[in-house]
Amino acid sequence: MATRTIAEPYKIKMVEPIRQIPAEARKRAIAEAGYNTFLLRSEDVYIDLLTDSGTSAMSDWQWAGLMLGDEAYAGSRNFYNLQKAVEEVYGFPYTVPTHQGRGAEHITSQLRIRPGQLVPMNMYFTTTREHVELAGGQYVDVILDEAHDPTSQHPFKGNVDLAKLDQVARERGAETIAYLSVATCVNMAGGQPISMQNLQEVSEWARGHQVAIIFDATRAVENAYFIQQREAGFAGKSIREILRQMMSHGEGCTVSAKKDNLVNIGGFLATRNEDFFEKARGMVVVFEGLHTYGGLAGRDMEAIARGTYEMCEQEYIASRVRQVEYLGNRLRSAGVPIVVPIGGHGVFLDAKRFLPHLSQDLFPAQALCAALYEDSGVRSMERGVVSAGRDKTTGKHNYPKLELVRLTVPRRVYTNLHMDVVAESCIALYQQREQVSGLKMVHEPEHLRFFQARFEPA
Ligand code: P61
Repeated sequence: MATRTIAEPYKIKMVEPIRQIPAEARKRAIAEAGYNTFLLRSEDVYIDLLTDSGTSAMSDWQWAGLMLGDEAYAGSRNFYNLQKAVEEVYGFPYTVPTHQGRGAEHITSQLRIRPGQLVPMNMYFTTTREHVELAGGQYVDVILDEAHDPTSQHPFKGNVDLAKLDQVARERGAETIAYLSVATCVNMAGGQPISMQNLQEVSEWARGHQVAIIFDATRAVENAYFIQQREAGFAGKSIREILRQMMSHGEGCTVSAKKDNLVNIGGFLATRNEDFFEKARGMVVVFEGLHTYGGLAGRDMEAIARGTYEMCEQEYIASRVRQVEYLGNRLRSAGVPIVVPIGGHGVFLDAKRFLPHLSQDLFPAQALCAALYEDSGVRSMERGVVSAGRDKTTGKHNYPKLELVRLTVPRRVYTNLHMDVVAESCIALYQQREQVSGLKMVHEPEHLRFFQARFEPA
């Protein structure tokens, strides 16, 4: 008998209408947005796969929690609920709430990096690297080579290459390392997980060299799910058990709660190091707000606390990752070049193979995002040379090996029919790919340029 269909573990009780504006209007809108999908108005977007950040649907239990917001300036009960959820789920006793992930990154970087120090990471993330550099630190890439190859089938492309860590320690000295920044389900690599075995080895390395591990645990639940599905010995373990075991290897973490934790806004820093915690809560009052709200309303903290339990439910996480796989498999079977294995939070089109006639100086991923929007009103995100920015010392473009378009799937928001519309648009575009032409950058902001850069047809 054929395997039975497994449906989403929820039903929909509120809807938000969406519409596809006419082709002419889409052409005008993307030109007015400088061919940058970040500059489109959301009302002009049909299916929004720009990001999974803050775009997920909350459950009725989370919405109910909003009504229980304790909006006291100090000591809100929702802060204590959040702290309890973080301790129970991640295992860190101390929590500092922040307005979102980059608030936690800012505090961590400022407190932990002395100018000239290194921060090895399993591939860069835009905001993380920006904060490392603003604190005078230098990012060093220590991810496996396979992560930079969109065709490699390695099941754990988020793994740290220990030989690269050894090389950093040998050439620069372990004492120059501020901390190891270890990301879970590495975003820029295509949502690729790190294995428990690798985490164990990295943690032994770190202990041996007296270096702390600070996780970017923004997508740790999606990572835990891949460990459960792919790594020997974890099939019978719950997501919570796996997550706790992963986090046991770190001194702390920064989290953008807008992803795994199923909320529209918020983040936190969590740690088991009391001294780091004391310093972080001394600093949060300067940049975010009092240490019991960190820039968030009480109701927001309640929604995060509840989302933190919900994100670990087996049926939920399986359904979420399965939907991403559904989209990826549709594209793969039509021959559209994507990053494999299919990641946790989105499907990444390989713009280098999609548009081989465009050199990286013509911003192929940016051009592909614009063309996809023109074709169907689907919004995606460039993750290539524009996102990689310029080298701070030479001033030259960084040319990443991966030149990608991210089709990011919000959690519990779209149905598989929406995924079909997206797939059909990508396939149609692939069939007439020679018609997609390159772009030139006509406005370039200094920091995180991809958000506000403007382009014109080259
Ligand atoms: C995203 F185009 N991610 O993926 P904040 N760490 C990690 C993230 O994925 C992350 C943050 C820290 C976003 C939003 C975004 O270049 C961009 O809550 C692994 O956004 O401050 C955010 O968390 C920062 C989009 C961020 C971007 C930076 O869509």
